[in-house]
Amino acid sequence: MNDRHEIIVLGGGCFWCVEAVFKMCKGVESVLPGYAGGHTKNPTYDEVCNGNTGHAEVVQVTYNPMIISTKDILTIFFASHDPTTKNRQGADIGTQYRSAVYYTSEVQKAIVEEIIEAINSSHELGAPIVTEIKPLDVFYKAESYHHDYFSRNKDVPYCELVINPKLEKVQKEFAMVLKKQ
Ligand code: MHO
Repeated sequence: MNDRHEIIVLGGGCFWCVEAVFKMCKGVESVLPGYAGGHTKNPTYDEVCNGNTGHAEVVQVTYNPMIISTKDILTIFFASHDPTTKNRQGADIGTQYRSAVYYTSEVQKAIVEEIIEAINSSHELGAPIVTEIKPLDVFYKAESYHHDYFSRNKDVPYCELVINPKLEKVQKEFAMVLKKQ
């Protein structure tokens, strides 16, 4: 039972950020940056950046639900990006930066809908969630130079100014489900 794993694909803007967030979580077996939700095969980073492929920057998260629940994964996801801005995360603007959940089971779909309903009815974000919710079609892995970007480039300004504050927020709010540093 302990080797059970599930996959969910999440888009929360630049995939360097989302990858770094989920790499910190207990029970997460792998996090791969890539592209999903578009209409072209084997897209490259440049093609996705041009905004014509329809793909979003995403990460494929493989996790053990006996260690970290789908609800925890999604709660961390919604807390670590802004799901209320359409096609935008901060200064990153374009459809490739849209907030998206590509689920792989009906159970995941029900959980994401429940969480969105709870956040929306609490009005805690000040605006409704605009996250795209769809079944996963195909996930395309990103080029290798995008993998582990944060841990390899901690002193790059984007990592210091954009990614670090997100990681600090997650460390503060979700310490219980994070790996020991
Ligand atoms: N604005 C950032 C986003 C990087 S990301 C992988 C940059 O262009 O460096 O989309």
